[in-house]
Amino acid sequence: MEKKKIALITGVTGQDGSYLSEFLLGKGYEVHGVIRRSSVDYRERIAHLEGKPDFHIHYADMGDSMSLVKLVGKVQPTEIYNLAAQSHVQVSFDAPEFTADVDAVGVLRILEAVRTNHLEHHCRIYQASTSELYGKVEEVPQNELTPFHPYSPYAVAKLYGYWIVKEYREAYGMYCCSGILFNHESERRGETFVTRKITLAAARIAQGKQEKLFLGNLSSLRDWGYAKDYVECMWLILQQEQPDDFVIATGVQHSVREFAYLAFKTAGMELEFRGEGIDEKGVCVAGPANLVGKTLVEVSEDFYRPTDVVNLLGDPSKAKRELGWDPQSTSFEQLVSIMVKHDMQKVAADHVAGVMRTNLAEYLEKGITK
Ligand code: NAP
Ligand code: F7E
Repeated sequence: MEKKKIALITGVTGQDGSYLSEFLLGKGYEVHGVIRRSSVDYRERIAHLEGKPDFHIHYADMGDSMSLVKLVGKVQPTEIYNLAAQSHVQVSFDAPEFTADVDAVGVLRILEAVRTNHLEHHCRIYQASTSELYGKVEEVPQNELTPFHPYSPYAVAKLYGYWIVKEYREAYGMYCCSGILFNHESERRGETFVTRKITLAAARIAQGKQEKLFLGNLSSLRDWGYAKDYVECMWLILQQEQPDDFVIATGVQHSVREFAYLAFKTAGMELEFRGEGIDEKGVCVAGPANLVGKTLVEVSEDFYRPTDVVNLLGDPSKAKRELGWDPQSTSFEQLVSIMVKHDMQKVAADHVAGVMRTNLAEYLEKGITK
């Protein structure tokens, strides 16, 4: 009988970690996830997996070598997916040292934890690399041979991660690879990334819970895919005969403005963008009578970055050819629709829960407990 595969996932509570856990459990893996201590126990994305016999969680931290060495020794993984990171580009300008520690040195800690436990020839390692490495792009579209030009503290940290993985592959013959993933989004995306910020705002504005959405650079271009599709690639990358790095992208590009237009349209409001730069506004030209004529989107300098990456478009030919992966299994239109529909329901449910809480508070105040 084939030995059970054991996966260790850092960043299991994140968007990708939660989808990857589901995917690997579905493939019959024993899945171990790393969580870190937090004053609020925020494990929403994996709550539905806790209690499953093959799903286990452990405390460790990417900044704590000892915790990682002990955990790798205890779990004896056959595959490690290193997804943990301070993943917000704008935040990396505010917390550059923390970002470097977790996103750069953290990768080294994982590689060394594997070597310390003498697992370097038994355990395969996936490193969550990023299209942000191309940064101030030197060519469009970007493929595995495009020169890197990182353009934020986040990207510089991730560049170290990329090179240290390559170095350990060559120096020690380890099976370790980088997936250079372009932006991938979902209904589980963190609420401060631009796509989720837009879909949540569109849902709130449609339901009278928010007046306006403030955004930064509307002209920024991204290659947005669906996170649920992308986690399959992480796994495929580790199933190849030889370790290698892959670009994972859809090969289709849209602006933040286009994303906002489609999200608002899906939520029942048609926007017309007028003006330029900081003065650009998204005005509602069709939709609910109380919103028509109102400015629903404005630009705020608060969301501009000191240096911004503005032209990302991936060339997924290699992944298509060698991994047999379909880069467009979920289209841009489908992605926006999935996210908006989810957030329309979430906002409505949050409202009901809010009303119920208010009612309960009122009842308790009046001494009514039933
Ligand atoms: P995410 O939702 O922000 O999740 C990041 C995860 O890392 C969370 O589980 C977080 O834990 C964990 N983490 C952060 N600092 C840690 C520390 N010091 N020790 C242990 N865990 C820590 O990110 P994601 O979108 O799923 O992305 C997954 C990975 O892919 C990241 O490395 C990201 O940089 C990279 N990436 C993402 C994209 C994308 O478009 N999503 C594209 C390319 C690359 P908490 O829940 O406790 O905060
Ligand atoms: O920004 C612009 C912003 O924060 C996308 C991470 O997962 O993908 C993600 O990084 C673009 C940028 O993602 C707002 O200036 C305009 O040009 O959604 P984002 P990101 O920076 O591309 C890469 C591949 C990763 O590796 C990262 O981990 O949108 N933008 N207005 C805005 N961005 C935000 N967040 N908020 C705005 O209001």
